[in-house]
Amino acid sequence: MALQLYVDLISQPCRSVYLFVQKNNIPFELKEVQLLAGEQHSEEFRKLNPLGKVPVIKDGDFTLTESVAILKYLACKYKTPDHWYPADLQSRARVDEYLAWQHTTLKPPAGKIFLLQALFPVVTGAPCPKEKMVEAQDELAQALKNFQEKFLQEKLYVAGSKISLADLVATSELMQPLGVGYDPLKGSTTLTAWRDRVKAAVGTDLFDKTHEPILTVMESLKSLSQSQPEALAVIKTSFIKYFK
Ligand SMILES: N[C@@H](CCC(=O)N[C@@H](CS)C(=O)NCC(=O)O)C(=O)O
Repeated sequence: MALQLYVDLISQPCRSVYLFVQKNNIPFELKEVQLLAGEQHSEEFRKLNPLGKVPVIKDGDFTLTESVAILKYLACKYKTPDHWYPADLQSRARVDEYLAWQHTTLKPPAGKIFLLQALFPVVTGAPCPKEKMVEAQDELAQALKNFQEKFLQEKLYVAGSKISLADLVATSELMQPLGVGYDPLKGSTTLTAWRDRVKAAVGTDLFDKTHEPILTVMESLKSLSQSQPEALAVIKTSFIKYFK
């Protein structure tokens, strides 16, 4: 049975896994889990991940959650080109170093900017408070400064001259605020050039197609509210936890 991939491409960790399998021609069956429709809470999905989060993979009887664990599993299982997750211990540790760092530093504010702008108004009925947004933007700017100085430095990619899982995870994350019209890399020629390199290394078509759902999410939300106002109640129930 082909590998099953449970994802919604509006989710940044889902996009990194999706890009990885597509780029590496790993055969898979796509199982879409529409987060805005609350499908992550269905009984069927909860059997796969009781935490109600995507991405999830199912490889035969083996079910795995957490994008970073999934990416490493797939890189090792399918023996993808070495640069993604190098066999050399120290090069691999460089990739792991970024993957460990990003969870608590770069990821939270990038996700927060998206949640505040796109979902806060739907969930609470009020516009996002300006000071909350400024706080998230400042936090992300600081994380990006650290990213550049400590991780990217003068290199082409985080682990050196070739793209790795670290770059894939970082760019997927940094595309999230763009969905609400905020480009965190604007003003940095170094980081913009790095993102362009990642995009070219992945393949522009694949990169753009994968990011289309997040880049059009505001239109999707608008048309949802016009055509299916009841869907907004589902969004409220699903996402209120992020604003408590
Ligand atoms: N650390 C997890 C994060 C998973 C996660 O938070 N997924 C979000 C989308 S980005 C989700 O499924 N949210 C659904 C919900 O909270 O209802 C990973 O990297 O896979």
